[in-house]
Amino acid sequence: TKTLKETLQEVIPAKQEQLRKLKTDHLQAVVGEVKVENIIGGMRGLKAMLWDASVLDPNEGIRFHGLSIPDCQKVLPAAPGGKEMTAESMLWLLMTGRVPSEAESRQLSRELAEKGELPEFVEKLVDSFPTTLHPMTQLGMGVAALNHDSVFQAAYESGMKKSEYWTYTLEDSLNLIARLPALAARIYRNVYKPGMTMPAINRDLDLIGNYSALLGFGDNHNLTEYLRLYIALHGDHEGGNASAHTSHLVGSTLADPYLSYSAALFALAGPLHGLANQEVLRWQLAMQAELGSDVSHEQIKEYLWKTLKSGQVVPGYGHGVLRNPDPRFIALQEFCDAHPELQQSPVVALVKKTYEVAPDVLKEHGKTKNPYPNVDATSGCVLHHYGLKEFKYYTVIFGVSRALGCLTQSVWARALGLPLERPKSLSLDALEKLIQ
Ligand code: NMX
Ligand code: MLT
Repeated sequence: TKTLKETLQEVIPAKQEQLRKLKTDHLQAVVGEVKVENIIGGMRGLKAMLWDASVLDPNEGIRFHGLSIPDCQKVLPAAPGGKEMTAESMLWLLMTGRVPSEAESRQLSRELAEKGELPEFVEKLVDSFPTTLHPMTQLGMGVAALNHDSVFQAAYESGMKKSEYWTYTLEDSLNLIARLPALAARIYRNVYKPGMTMPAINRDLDLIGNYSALLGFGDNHNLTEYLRLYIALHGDHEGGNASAHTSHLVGSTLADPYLSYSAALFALAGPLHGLANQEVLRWQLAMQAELGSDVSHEQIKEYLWKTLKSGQVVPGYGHGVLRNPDPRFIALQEFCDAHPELQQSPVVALVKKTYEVAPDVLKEHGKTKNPYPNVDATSGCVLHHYGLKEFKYYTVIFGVSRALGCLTQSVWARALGLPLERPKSLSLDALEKLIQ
């Protein structure tokens, strides 16, 4: 069985050659045009980044190296005793473009478990945060502090060759992914379960099996399985989303993976991006408090209009790129359908009922280009049902996941020698001059 690093050593030369050919034969080929709407419209639709691990189609949603979500659910190895694909399997696919064997996936689980302990100074740092500090802020700060042990930074200082950049980036990336469960669970314990004893990392468990155990939910098989699915699905969403783009930009300065990924986490912490899953639960629970748990479609419709008329967005609906229901939303809904206990949950039922009404209301409202749910519309209700009710924590789970895609890109950006990002900006006057 080959390690992840050995497999990357095998696949990198072909990609380097692919890029070399593009550089020598097609550097001036035109792939689109830049319109004023791109410049003043958040660069929506502008094809301006190289990102190999996944590509998003507006109607079909995400594909990871060409594999759809149902494809991944069929072929990516699960944890022993489980059915859902593991984070390690998804990480392997994202990094190498290959489906790992069970043995490869298990071996990666063990490697991560062996690297999973936090340095003592990071434990102390996290323990010193006020419990009123938002869990996402704590996560970002903890990840940034882990750069104390960056092997990339140390090797850069001692003058490593460019061809070695990716190997040190990989080592940092795996160390970071390995430590995220202990860091994220410590934040949960400190803020919500003070005094709770956390078990030691179990070397026979997968990354998310350990995360669930550290959070205190190790005995809840279905929640652990849900977390595995959730984390694999949220791992990557091509390169232009705000967290991935941030990580890529910061990494392009040769800041190490810890610094790049902590920056990404602060982008994820915005309510238009990852914080939406916290906002969805807040909004659905407020709806439930006002209307009771047995609500009609008509009552939900009125509540949606109330939200829209007060000038707020409906959290969990709309998307920068997608123009159909998010296949991640569908996959998580299917998880609910397959688990009878979730059919009994009032919050799960409310999310489903809201989905039956919201697209038509948003179409009538007429503003959003996509009236359908994104993944955040449903991700929190299942956590809530299984007892992980602290919704301010939900984006932290997204943050544990998105490391898979962002750090994959860090490794590839260094393997391909991608340059510093530095697009051209224009003032309003300069823009006007250009279009006259
Ligand atoms: N509810 C109400 N209005 C909306 C919604 C919504 N869910 N989505 C978009 N709009 C409005 C939007 O605010 C904009 O209004 P204005 O012209 O006054 O500025 C108008 O519709 C056009 O926006 P779009 O071009 O459709 O959307 P855009 O690409 O700018 O933004 C989101 C995408 C995701 C930021 C936006 O749909 C939104 O705010 N959704 C709610 C928050 C959310 O669920 N975010 C999670 C995204 C997924 N994730 O995990 O990151
Ligand atoms: C994501 O997963 O990053 C979100 O769906 C946002 C996006 O893709 O723009």
